[in-house]
Amino acid sequence: LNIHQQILKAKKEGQKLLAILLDPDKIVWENLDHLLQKINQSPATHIFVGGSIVESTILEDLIAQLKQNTNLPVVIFPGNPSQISPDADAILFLSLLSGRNPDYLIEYQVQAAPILKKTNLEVISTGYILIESGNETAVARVSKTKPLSREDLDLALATAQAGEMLGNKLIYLEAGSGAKNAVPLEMIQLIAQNINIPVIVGGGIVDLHGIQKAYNAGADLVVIGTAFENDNHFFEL
Ligand code: 1GP
Repeated sequence: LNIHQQILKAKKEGQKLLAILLDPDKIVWENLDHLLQKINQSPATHIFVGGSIVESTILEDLIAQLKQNTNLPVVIFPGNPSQISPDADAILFLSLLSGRNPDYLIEYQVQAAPILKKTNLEVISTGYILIESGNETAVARVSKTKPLSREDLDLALATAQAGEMLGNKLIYLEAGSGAKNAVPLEMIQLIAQNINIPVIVGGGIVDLHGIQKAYNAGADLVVIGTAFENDNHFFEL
């Protein structure tokens, strides 16, 4: 099974998935062994790699280390088309559906397509929906787009449904890295109940309780970045 098929299988069987997000720019390379050990001891099922601004050489170095030292699938979560490395297993081919910046809706995908064609990466088309978080996050700043209101559940649902109708294989509900407020649980619930494709939720989830609440609301895969970055013992609590 490829990674998309594994996610579908987990959803069908009610098994919840967990991704650790590593931003290559924030890796303390002297502590890499410790980090890799903690990843291997964690309940993570996937490693996402990417960030708003990353140099491709650091990305490649990190992916090489992860492939050598863990057994988890490594999925690129790109901020822009320079963040492609053939050594990962898959890439989330994101389209920022909440925004109206054509670069993030289609231009970067056009630039990335010929590069991806030269790799064996599994390309997973993903509708990426940024939700207002109470603070300005890097995604909003770098993409120059306005997140969807936390209150407008109907708009968030219509956006997710449009993504599904466009053929996206996953929907990613994103509050943004370091978000003050995570994606509202009612929003996760409404969307998870009204689309058929798997739902990824991330941004601003800072404790294990928050992960569980997102799962209970219907998230199929939860992404943890900052909390694990700040405390590699996060999953041991
Ligand atoms: C960001 O959803 C991810 O793209 C993770 O966010 O860093 O807040 O965990 P955090």
